[in-house]
Amino acid sequence: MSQVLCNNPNVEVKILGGVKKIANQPGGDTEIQVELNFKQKIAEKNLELRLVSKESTSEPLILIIDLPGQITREMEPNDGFSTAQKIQAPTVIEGTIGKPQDVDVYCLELKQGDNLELSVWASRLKTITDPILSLYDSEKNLLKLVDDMSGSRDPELKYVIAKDGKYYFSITEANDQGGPVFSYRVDVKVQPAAKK
Ligand SMILES: [Ca+2]
Ligand SMILES: [Ca+2]
Repeated sequence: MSQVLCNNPNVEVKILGGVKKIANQPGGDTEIQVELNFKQKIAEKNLELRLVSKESTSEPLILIIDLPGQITREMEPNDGFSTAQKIQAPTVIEGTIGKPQDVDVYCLELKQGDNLELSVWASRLKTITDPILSLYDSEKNLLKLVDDMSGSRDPELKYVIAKDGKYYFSITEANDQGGPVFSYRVDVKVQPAAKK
């Protein structure tokens, strides 16, 4: 009999139904549904869930708890500069490389001296997405491209904005793969220039 355990003792995890077999999914071949019951308010932002069976215990799955108003959901079509999805920082984007060779382009207004910070979460959330992050200026010139970081497939970048304007960034999949399980998150932060 398998059970799912949470690292916070105030969170009860109930498995709904049994282990379901799914065919032809690149992310795995079995699936379970769980229900979380919070016995009291918790302070953590991230929880860790582990599947425990008689034979073994799985690696932890990180479950991120978002606050209301924090999330921007990706909206297709967003495959190019002209259809880029407008976003406002700070936010966390929840997106999917929905099909092979999908490109997701986002656009935001920035001011000279702004410190832009982008952090993509995919591998860290145990998805199979291998994301590439590219940053472009208003004239669509590539400013920076990041694939892997040391020890992780999840790219991050920091950039100091040279002049006011629209900036674009895109998420693509390194192996041109895609599908419903190729999800990712992007943490978008902007620190304005320090006043002199
Ligand atoms: Ca997409
Ligand atoms: Ca897209």
